[in-house]
Amino acid sequence: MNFLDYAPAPESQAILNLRSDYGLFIDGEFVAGRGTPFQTINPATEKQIAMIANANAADVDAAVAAARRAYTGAWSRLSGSDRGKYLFRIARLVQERARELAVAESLDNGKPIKESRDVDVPLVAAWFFYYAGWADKLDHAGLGPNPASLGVAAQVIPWNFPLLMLAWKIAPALAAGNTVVLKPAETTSLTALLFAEILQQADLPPGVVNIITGAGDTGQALVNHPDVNKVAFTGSTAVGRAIARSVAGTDKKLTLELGGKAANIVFDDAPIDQAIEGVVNGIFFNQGHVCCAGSRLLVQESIHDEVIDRLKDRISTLRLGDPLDKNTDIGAINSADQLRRITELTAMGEQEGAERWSADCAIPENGFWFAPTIFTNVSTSHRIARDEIFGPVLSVLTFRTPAEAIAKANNTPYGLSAGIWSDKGSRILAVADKLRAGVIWANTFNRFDPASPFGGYKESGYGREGGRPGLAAYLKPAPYLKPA
Ligand code: TAP
Repeated sequence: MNFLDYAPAPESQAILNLRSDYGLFIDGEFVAGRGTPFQTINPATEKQIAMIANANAADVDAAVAAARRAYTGAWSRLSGSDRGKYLFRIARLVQERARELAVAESLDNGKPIKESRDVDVPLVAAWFFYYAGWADKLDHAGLGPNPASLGVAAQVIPWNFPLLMLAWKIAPALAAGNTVVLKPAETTSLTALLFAEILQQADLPPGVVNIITGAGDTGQALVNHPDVNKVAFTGSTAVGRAIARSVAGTDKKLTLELGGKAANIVFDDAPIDQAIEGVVNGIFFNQGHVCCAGSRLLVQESIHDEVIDRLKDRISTLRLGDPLDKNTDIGAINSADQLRRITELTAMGEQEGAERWSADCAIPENGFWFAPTIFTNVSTSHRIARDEIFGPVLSVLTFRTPAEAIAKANNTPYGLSAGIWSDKGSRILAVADKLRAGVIWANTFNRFDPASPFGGYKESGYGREGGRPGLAAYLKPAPYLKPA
């Protein structure tokens, strides 16, 4: 059933009441941007959803100034327990508006409603609940007594988990006593603006969180702003590098969560039914638009043929189509640009000699779509084994021994995540110990919890989000002596 086709509940006339135009959220109010507004479209239909304000450098100044006033005014002096109350209130409002947020997220991003409803939005609430609990316990953040907040945090997030990435950034920043200016991705600003309405409902003091929308130049103006104390970025390694260069030589604290090319390693003693589900979930969840996606399957040679046959059978049952249909497994690709990138990289895979198999599914006429695809006969030198495709494309490599699996898994410039499937706990621990990846799942994949730190090695970035380390990223170690 299509979520938008539901008969409206008696108490609410519609699940989603969107405006036709959205302003910037600065100092607790929606205001017009000074740049040229842009449209946000539904990637499943290519139709406009709303017009979004565009923040220029003067708007970025205004947002940072509002965040600074809020920081020095009320927020940095508020007790931890009072900050926590605001976070609890935000979490509860997210729960109250969960259905609406899920529909908006699927409309704007293209992800299946069952994912936005059952994964994204519940995790957003969980992140705020979790960090609400920390707000009055900063002495236990591992930095000594009375660690100090940093000041104004500039946060730039990508389009793959718009609301969830916002929660990963805003919840720890506020719990630690900072104020925020956040820029969502150009193609997925909608739910950040609905979230701004939630901040108004929660009576969060004006300026504590500011949401400025725009393209990459808005993000650049924000992270380069001299009155910003902390930069937190999630997105591509190329932009992460540019940000690291621009922050170098300043006293801004920086965390980067960048790309990945995770190995999902299946040993011949793996619980095979679960492994097949885990491999499918690992790469096709959210159309593969996941930085920690299990995009490289490393399968032990002796079970290669069986695993590939079973994978193809399972993938053939996945339903691609309307993201707002509760039965949809594979939604729309987020943008024409991303579809082009996936198409180019997969064409390269064929040119380099890998064998391509795509599910035989009907592709809707309008919108951006890519059928779930597997490449076999892939070697470590192929582009499809090296580059982050960020789409529903699995590259399959084989190995004979655990040592070979480890060597191939680590043969990547990235180091964000990995999966291990085996019946032997001792093997899982021994292999995990040698994998250079920030997050390693055993006999599962793509499991997230606010208490669990997340982040990468090598070109996947630095710093951790989630858990206590995620809080420390927004604090100065004690003792902090105020400059005279
Ligand atoms: P990015 O360009 O890195 O975009 C991420 C965020 O940074 C967006 O809000 C973007 O704004 C903003 N931005 C762009 N240029 C900036 C700059 N110079 N300074 C500050 N902020 C800037 O990612 P993308 O173009 O959306 O995707 C490209 C590739 O990156 C994907 O194919 C994928 O491989 C990878 N990617 C990785 C992740 C994760 S979670 N690791 C997430 C997204 C993408 P606009 O969106 O308005 O340009």
